[in-house]
Amino acid sequence: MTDLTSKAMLQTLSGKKPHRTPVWFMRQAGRYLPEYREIRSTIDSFLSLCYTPKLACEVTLQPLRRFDLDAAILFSDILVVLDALDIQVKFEKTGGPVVEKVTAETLPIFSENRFHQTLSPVYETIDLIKQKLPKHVAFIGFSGAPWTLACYAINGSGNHHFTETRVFAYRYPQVFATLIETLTDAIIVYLEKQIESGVEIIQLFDSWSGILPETEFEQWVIKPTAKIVHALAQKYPHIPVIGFPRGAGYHYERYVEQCQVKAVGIDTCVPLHAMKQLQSKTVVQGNLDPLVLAINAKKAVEETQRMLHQLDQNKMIFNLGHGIVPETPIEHVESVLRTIRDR
Ligand code: 1CP
Repeated sequence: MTDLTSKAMLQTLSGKKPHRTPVWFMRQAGRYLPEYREIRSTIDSFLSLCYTPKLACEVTLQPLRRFDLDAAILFSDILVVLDALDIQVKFEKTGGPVVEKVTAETLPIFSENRFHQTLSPVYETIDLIKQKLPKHVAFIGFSGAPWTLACYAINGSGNHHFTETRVFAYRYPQVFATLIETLTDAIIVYLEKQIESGVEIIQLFDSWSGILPETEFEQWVIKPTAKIVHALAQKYPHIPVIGFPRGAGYHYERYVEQCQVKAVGIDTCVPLHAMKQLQSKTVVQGNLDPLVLAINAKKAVEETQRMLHQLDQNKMIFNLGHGIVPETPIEHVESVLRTIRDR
């Protein structure tokens, strides 16, 4: 059984008063760390890094050696799910992914054995990490949510309007529903395996949920997410799910109510009074602007203080509103952490 007494993340997520405000950073392993860049330079492709357990484990642990964080997040990428469904994924040297486009004629077919075979290094990585984590650090596994994975599958890559995906969903609603269903089924078994391999918390990244109108948000974000959360809760009621419907705006409240997530990731554009309102329903995670962290440490500290003062610290996981950017100076991260710890 998980040791609740020492892990602030799990205390907060189970509705208890944490012994301190839990904090971790999205993309806490990555290019802003010189030790990450060093390992990255030894390996040809980003996907190989994700699929090499010893290196993926090492990279996961790097930020924990520098910073007193409350969680580790598995080093991987949301797009490995597409790769495991035989949709080709490549990462260009610039960092951006290029995905083979799926059409109505080439929808992926979910073969569970093949899927797990591709992802077996990820499960092995989890096993390695869990043996090395400090006692007070909670372990987060993750997946992209169906809508965001469908965005990349239909659009390939490129602009972030994902117009092709939205057009496809309007033009071929049945076909698109089949794609979402396939992704949902794959994500459920993927997360089950992550849990069986040792993660203690799941985060669902729905990075592109903010581009949908009400009806489509309900159909492509809320329904499949609720299905995933429900399926996991049936089998693993002790594993909390954090949903991150980035950019959801006015949809946040309904997302929380209908998806039954234990916490919700809040993006940078949500004001603190709205976060506070959401705290009456669930734990909130967020939402310092990654750009202020990169550019202006003094202002980042002031914004951190504002969050600490205005939000209920028993229902809050400190994080950014999106991933750390590569330009972020390490001292800025240290300043923000000190502000949280000194409180
Ligand atoms: O050059 C490099 O080293 C590659 C940069 C990189 C890294 C470090 C990519 C490419 N992915 C990752 C790791 C990653 N991605 C993690 C690791 C754990 C952590 O430390 O947080 C996680 C959780 C992700 C999740 C992810 N990948 C998301 C969801 C979160 C978000 O940022 O919205 C998305 C959308 C991706 C796709 C992706 N992978 C990589 C990039 C640059 C992108 C974004 C592409 C785009 O903007 O469309």
